[in-house]
Amino acid sequence: MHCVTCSAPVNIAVVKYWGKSDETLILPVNSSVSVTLHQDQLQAQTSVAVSNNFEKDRIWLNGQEQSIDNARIQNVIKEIKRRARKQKAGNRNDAAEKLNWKIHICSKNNFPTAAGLASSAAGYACLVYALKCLYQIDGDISTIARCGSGSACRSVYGGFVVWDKGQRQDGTDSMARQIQPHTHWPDLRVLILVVNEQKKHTGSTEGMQVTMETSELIKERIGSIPDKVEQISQAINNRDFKTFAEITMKDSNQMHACCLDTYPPISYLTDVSRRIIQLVHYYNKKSQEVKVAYTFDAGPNACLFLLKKDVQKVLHLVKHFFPPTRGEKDFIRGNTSELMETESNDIEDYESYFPCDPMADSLRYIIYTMSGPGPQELTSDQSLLGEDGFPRTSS
Ligand code: 2P0
Repeated sequence: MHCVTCSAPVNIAVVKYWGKSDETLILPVNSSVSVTLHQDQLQAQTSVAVSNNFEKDRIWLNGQEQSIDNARIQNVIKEIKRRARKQKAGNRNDAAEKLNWKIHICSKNNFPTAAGLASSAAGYACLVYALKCLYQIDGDISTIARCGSGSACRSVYGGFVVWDKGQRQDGTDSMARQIQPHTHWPDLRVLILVVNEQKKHTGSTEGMQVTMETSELIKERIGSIPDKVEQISQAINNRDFKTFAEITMKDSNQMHACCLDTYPPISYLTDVSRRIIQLVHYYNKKSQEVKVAYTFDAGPNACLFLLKKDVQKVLHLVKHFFPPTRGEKDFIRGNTSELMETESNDIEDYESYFPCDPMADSLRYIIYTMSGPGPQELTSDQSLLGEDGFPRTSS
């Protein structure tokens, strides 16, 4: 049996991907830009094993066996094997005998699915990276990850990433590239405000499909993207927080405006999300400086970008206006040890920051994180599959 175990990160788009021109190849109607988050806080882990003794291909996700006859998983496996065979033909691959063996895949996330964070991006990036290591494939794998889930192609790289929509109909140039590593902007921080909500949302695959069919506004959006991608890339290169923050907020607002312009309308934002948006704008105005940016995906959770020096104050404000009713224990998660190092600027006049009543119990918790590196290969003792090629009991 040959087994490889890898980990891969979550990414948050600051210029969003919303709409496809090809549903099977997963080709986007616009390019997008993202920040890869640190795996210490949010990470998918996947073990892939091949053996001459396995009877059939099998997959386990978060402890449950799933059907492997899923078109996207099949596309990813097919594409990886095609690439491996091509490289074998060039005598560059000694792992080719494994290509005919059956495969076992076991994957899990280190964060609760309830957090409502896009787990498919990290999951597919991790699967593709693990298969790349197993079959010893060279070259870019973002086009293969894209066939699993569009946003997954951006999780193949760490730091700051652009997914170029590409021009070719076969999708071979619709790929991700790193514009800067995570070390480029060391004081950039991220707070994920996980909203307390049970409601099931329209999935993003379906949501973007209906938007493309019915929204007028989406055409306007698509036309405006190339300039935005250029401007935010420059802002990232220059560590220009103001421009980065403004484009991020405006792009999130525009994506959600297109969702509302969809018929029937799709609203991912809730009253709590809108209150977070207001708080950020009040705070920036009071500071006479853009200090915080928000962005929202296909759900109500807010992702805030800010600089390390402002984290304590923003956390005070968030906790004041969105207080946990079950006490502070575990309310703030992630890189909490860093909070001890920073100043705790006390606030006395909350009302002057935001003239609103607090909304108790509206946030489930907050994750404190930052940008981080791309997928990694882990050691064999971290394998989710046992010696027999089946999930370890804890996996
Ligand atoms: C993004 N989202 O750029 C946007 C913003 C959600 C809102 O990419 O159909 O799970 O698998 O390609 O990648 C989520 O969509 O959709 C997404 P598919 P995906 O991050």
